Amino acid sequence: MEDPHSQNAVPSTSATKDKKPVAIITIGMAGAGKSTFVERLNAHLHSKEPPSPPYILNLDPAVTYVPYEPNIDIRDTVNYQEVMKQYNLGPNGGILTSLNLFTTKFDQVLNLVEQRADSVDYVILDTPGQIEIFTWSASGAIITDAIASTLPTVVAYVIDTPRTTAPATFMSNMLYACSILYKTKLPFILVFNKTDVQSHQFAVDWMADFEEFQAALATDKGSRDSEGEPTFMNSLMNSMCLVLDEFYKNLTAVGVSSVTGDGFDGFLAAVEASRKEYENEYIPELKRAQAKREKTLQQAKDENMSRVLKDRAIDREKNPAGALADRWNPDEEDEDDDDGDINIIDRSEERGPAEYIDVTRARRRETEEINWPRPG
Ligand SMILES: Nc1nc2c(ncn2[C@@H]2O[C@H](COP(=O)(O)OP(=O)(O)O)[C@@H](O)[C@H]2O)c(=O)[nH]1
Ligand SMILES: [Mg+2]
Repeated sequence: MEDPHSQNAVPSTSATKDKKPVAIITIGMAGAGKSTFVERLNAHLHSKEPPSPPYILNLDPAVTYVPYEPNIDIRDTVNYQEVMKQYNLGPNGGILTSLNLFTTKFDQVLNLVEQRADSVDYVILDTPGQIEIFTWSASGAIITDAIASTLPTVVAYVIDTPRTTAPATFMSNMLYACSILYKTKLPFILVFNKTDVQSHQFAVDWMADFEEFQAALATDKGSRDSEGEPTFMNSLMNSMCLVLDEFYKNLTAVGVSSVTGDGFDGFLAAVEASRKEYENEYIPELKRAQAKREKTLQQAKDENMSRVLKDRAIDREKNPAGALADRWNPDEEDEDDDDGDINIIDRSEERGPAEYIDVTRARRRETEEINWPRPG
């Protein structure tokens, strides 16, 4: 585990130029400080010598104010209010649908990011306020996988430190982090934010030694019932922390304050270490999975193809005249290709009136049964 107070020297920008940029996906509960963290990281990178301005993506369609200037802003592509109206949705459905619409164009985003790959060291993603919209949606998974198969990628799990001092809250937050780690399999940094208000030392101690956590649990006033017996929750957490012990070994924890800028060198050092982890562990795993998928896909294709050919042979035998008439007519092609009307904007290249996805158009095709992917 990373020493939380270490201010390891971060490799200078020029030294990292020959490498691909690292993508940092910020994930965390609403109000944990993701956007403020991105703002401070942006400022920190600008103030480096030489400055290393990152490429920033804002994926929160519902935010009214972002404290930094994103290069790509989902709000330029999708009008969240309009989506809510057009699809008759509440706020969460609106955010999810907006993210889905944006994801359909993520190949354009990747192109823009790849164009900048030589000139930036960091690509930063700010995700929607509500954590589950990104972590438990198909779009979130698609975006994460797309980025992670293009660039070295690390998850920065931002934690509201002052709000996690109670053992039960701490544990549920860690369990959530654990679920994301196992879902994405990406290098993972626990970012204890708001250390200007509350030091994250307690968390470091609990993670380093589960007996410390159990001791904190025993003295926690909510952990005993009216008869002074440990509650069910207490016993559960007592055993859970043994399980989590294994998980803690797989991650790095750093403390930062997005308000004062404290701890950001430590964070960048952890990111640099994650790049190696990505190359040594994630990439081989990705290649293995791809090879396996391709093999099963090829098998399925071969099987289907042989079935089709067999069917066709039987058909032709039964009805030779029909087989002759059955020819492809290029004039009958349906030319309804309406893919070109949504465009992702790189703000650093082009400014002007935002182009929105024309949701009325998507709406008209509702009868054709568009099914947005569901988490699962
Ligand atoms: N004291 C303190 N407040 C912070 C820090 N980071 C964020 N905040 C505050 O936490 C609140 C939520 O921050 P925001 O970035 O919008 O959270 P998000 O929903 O995760 O994007 C805001 O009021 C921020 O000013 C920090 O490091 N220290
Ligand atoms: Mg935010």
